[in-house]
Amino acid sequence: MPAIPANPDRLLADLDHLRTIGAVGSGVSRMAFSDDDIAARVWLAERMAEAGLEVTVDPCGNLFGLPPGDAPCLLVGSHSDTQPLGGWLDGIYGVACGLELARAALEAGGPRIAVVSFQDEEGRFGGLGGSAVWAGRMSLAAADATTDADGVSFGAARVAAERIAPPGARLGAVSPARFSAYVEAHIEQGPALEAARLALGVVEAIVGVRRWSLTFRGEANHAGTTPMPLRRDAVQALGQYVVDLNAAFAPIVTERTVWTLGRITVDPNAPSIVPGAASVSVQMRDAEAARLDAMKAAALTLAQEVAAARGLELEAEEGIALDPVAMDPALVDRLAAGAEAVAPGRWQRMPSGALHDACNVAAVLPSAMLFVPSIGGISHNPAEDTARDDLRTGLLAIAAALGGNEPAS
Ligand code: HGY
Ligand code: MN
Ligand code: MN
Repeated sequence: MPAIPANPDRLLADLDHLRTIGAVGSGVSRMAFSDDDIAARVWLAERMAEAGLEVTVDPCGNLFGLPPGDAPCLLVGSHSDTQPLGGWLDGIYGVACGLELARAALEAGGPRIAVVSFQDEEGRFGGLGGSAVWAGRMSLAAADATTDADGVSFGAARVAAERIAPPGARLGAVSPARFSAYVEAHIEQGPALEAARLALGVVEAIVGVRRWSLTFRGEANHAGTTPMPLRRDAVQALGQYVVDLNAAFAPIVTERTVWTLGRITVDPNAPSIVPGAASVSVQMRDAEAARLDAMKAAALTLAQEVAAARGLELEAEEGIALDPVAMDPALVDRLAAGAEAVAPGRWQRMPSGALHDACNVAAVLPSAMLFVPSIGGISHNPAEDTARDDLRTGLLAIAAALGGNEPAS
């Protein structure tokens, strides 16, 4: 079967338009269920309907474009929500590829391809929530109870899901049983492909993650009259924790293990008040579940020791955990064949250090991912970018993989 006749010019035109929705400088801000997130989903839904796809929005705000009829189909997609301030391609590249492949396949009379934009992959409410609920890995009730940094719950926010559906669209669940497999195109978000001067990465496995939200709780007091030995200073405790954590992890980690303390809040956060409380997010990622569990335990033990030594209390809340996941070998091989057909010798098999909706979808469907290079390896940053020819190549490689393996004309 020849490659799906996907049109890279349409893909780039869609991406260029989507970049204007929630634009902040060269980046984009479209956090889940924000007005800009909804505007982007509405625009995508309109394009899906225009292409003859049946539009469905599920209770989480996951947006599907389905080929007419009930026969099984392939699912291609990713997410269109972003980090609080992210790049123009993270997630949306995979959704736009899915839209173009579903549109071109429908025009060509096959194969049957559906497109999806999952909700809250970027974790305004915790992380990969839309695909976690859709794949049955998290109950809707549990997702509804998750909250954002301002205390807004997913349950309250997702009431806006009905604003995504254009006239004639359906509101309701979409069963994973409708699909035969899932493919996600994504920017690499790292330096490997650019360093190796390659155009494509065929993902074989995705790392897992463990998360803590820790609060050191001491005592707010006067910054001028409180003698240093009498203070229960939460920031001093946090500072010691940050430094000591690297030493605690040293015997556990490898050179590929990563950990990030990305969000710190201080209370009351005033120059003339000894900090009463200091909270920190601890996120650990690795390819081995056992190593992640060892890191999770070590991170908690150290926090308890630091707090106790300084006479502070410790509050610890575990965040959403994901185990490392292997992609489907047969589907990986199909993507590899598509990569070889379109970019002979300019691709490699590789792991993903970033999390993706495929982490959840792989629990219910054979899943695989294809990466395109990130310039400078930059992502989750307004400077995120990919060469336009590489964006084209990624689309054509999946078109070749899902159609046949001959390069698109
Ligand atoms: O954090 C991640 O890996 C993804 O980009 N949300
Ligand atoms: Mn992403
Ligand atoms: Mn991301």
